This record gives sequence, structure tokens and C-alpha cells, in this order.
Amino acid sequence: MLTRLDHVGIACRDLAAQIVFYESVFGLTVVSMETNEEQGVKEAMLAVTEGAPEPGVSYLQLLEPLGPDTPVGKFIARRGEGVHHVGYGVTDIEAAMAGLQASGLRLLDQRPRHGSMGASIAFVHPRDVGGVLTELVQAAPLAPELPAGNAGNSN
Ligand code: V0V
Ligand code: CO
Repeated sequence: MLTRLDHVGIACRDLAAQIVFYESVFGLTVVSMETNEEQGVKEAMLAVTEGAPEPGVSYLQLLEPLGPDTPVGKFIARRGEGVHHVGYGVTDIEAAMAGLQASGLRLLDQRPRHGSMGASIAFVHPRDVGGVLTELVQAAPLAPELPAGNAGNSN
């Protein structure tokens, strides 16, 4: 079901400062920066493996909350900065969601949401995954691989 470790999400108070830290100390590079109102975050993806944005590479996702009453804002208030979630790659997110639901896990999303870099994402409740907030990530197809006449999925 899981095809790769897509990203580790890290909650931080100051996105710009954390980007400078990871770029200068670890030599990572920002490949995408977006504000996601639905998820309540400003986020940056830093490529950890070479070749991004090719499929199969892994990212570090830095997350700054848009406000205190957001998932990441509440997390920082309760636990401070640090690892917030793990995102795994899947090839068919709806099939993966159905499989996990059949296993009795609680999905936080009843349908896939819009994630970073055009991905479709869905979260599983941390209480059902040993305390780890878990995200499924179906990456956006690379433009040249889009079947002719297909404008994308039907979300
Ligand atoms: C809360 N809990 C966590 C947690 N956040 N445990 C592990 N990791 C986290 N990140 C624990 C919390 O300590 C409680 O544990 C329990 O879950 C229930 O907490 P709650 O009162 O329901 O807390 P809330 O209201 O803060 O909700 C937590 C959940 C919420 C996980 C339900 O944060 C959520 O819906 N998250 C999914 C969306 C999200 O995180 N978006 C931001 C990333 P005890 O005390 O009961 O043991 S956006 C993103 O990754 C994007 C866009 C992307 O990758 O493309
Ligand atoms: Co994420």
C-alpha cells in the first residue's frame, strides 16, 4: 500500500528561520512553498533526495501555523515545535483510504484534500497509529505523463 516515505512534517513557529537553518546547516533546497488555507498552514517542501520533483524522492515539510486555532497551531501550543506527522506515498489514495478504514482506522478526511505540489492527501488519526499523525500522499502526475485528454482526477 505504501510506496515510499514522502515527507516528514515538522511544526515550527518561524518558517523563514527554519528554512535558513536547514539550507545552511544541512544543505537542503526549497522546491515548493505554499499557503494552504484549508489546512491552516504556510509550508515549504525541501528535497532530501536528489532528483526532485521526480517521483520517489523524499521531502522535509516545514509547517508554520496560520493561527492558534489550526492543527499545527494547537500542536505547538500543546507540545512545542517538532515532528508533527509522517507522509507516505501511495499510488491510489482512495484505495488506500478504503483499505485503512476496513482495518478499523479512523480517517480524518472522508475524501482526498489538496496537498503540497498538487498532491492528493488524507490523514489518519494519530490515536489509531500509535500516536503518529499519518498522511497518505498521492503525488500529482508529472505533466508529460498525463494521459491525452485527461485534465486530472475528479476531486
Ligand atoms: C494532536 N495529537 C497528535 C497530533 N496532534 N498526536 C500526534 N501527532 C500530532 N500531530 C493528539 C493529541 O495530543 C490528543 O492526544 C489527540 O491527538 C486528540 O487531540 P485533539 O483534541 O483532537 O486535537 P486536535 O483538535 O488538535 O486535532 C488533532 C488532529 C488534527 C490530529 C485530529 O490536528 C487534524 O485533523 N490533523 C490533520 C490535518 C493537519 O494536521 N494538517 C496540517 C498539515 P491525547 O491527549 O488524546 O492522547 S498540512 C500538510 O501536511 C499538507 C498540506 C501536505 O503535506 O501537503
Ligand atoms: Co504533510
